[in-house]
Amino acid sequence: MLGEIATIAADRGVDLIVVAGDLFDVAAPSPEAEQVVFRALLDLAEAAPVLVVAGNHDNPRRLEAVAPLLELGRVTVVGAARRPDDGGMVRLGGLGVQIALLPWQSQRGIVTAADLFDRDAADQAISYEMRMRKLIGALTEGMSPDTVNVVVSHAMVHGAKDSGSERHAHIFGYAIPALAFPSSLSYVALGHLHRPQQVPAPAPVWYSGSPLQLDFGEVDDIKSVNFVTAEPGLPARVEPVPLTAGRRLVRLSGTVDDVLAEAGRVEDAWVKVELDEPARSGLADEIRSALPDVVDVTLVKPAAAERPVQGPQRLGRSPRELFSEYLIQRGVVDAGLEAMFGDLLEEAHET
Ligand SMILES: [Mn+2]
Repeated sequence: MLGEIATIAADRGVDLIVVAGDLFDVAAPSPEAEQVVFRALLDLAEAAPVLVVAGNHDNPRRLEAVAPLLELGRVTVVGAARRPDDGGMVRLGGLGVQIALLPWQSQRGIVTAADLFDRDAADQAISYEMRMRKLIGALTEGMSPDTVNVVVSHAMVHGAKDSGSERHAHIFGYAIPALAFPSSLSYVALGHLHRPQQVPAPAPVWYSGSPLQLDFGEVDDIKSVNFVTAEPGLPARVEPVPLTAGRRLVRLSGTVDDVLAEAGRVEDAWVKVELDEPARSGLADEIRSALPDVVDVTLVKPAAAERPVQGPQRLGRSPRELFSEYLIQRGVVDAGLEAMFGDLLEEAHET
């Protein structure tokens, strides 16, 4: 998928590439992950200069540490907010482009511990918004009307739709209105939400979305990169270019027979299986042996399990009777499991 993006950039002869953050999934990525990401950034830079802002999953100090090295390969990385004259605004004179770079701003950096105790959540959200507006204002106020003016940021904007799979603590608590971006901007490139989308706003404000389906909430998303054409004084034209190289996610549901009948259409996708079938031991193994790329097998909860259990009289009844009644209540039909229980019970009695 990363190679596909580099090819798109090269084929279309782009002048500039922006990456709006969350390069990594965790603050301390593995060397293998770093190798993949840094290689991809350098491959992109073969086509055009690359500008990157850190997302909430990234470790800003870690990115700042490698920034001077990446800069040698014409990849500019901004991990933490900077003043316009200190790297917060990049001017590409030859292209007539000015780009404000605003990485993810943690609420912890804006709302202090004292605020958490002294003020209610609504006040805290407002101070976050005010602070973000101030940062955006400071980064964009020096932009000239004669250039293409772009903001690259990693942030949650009100009115945008999530995929249900992003980390919710970072999604709904703190957000900014799309109006925080001046209407004179040519383009606003946002990272954070996985679903590619334009956010209603006076300026063209877009999330390019994640380049891969990252969770089964995204099985219907068509992932893409935005190919943006801009000239001074006009809103940019945006063309989402679909990405097809990444492995897809597929959800299969029904009985074991239903699922196995569909096995042929999953190709190399990662699969989640939801079985509507009485539980028995070994069910997940059966599915996995037919579909090696199954990452999750779950059972649709049988209706019986929803019914309140009539407190059965336990006195005077054998453990076997109680266990088979328990299985019935849980919607499990498995003679093998009952036999196993019997064997274990005998072993326990012998010891
Ligand atoms: Mn994010």
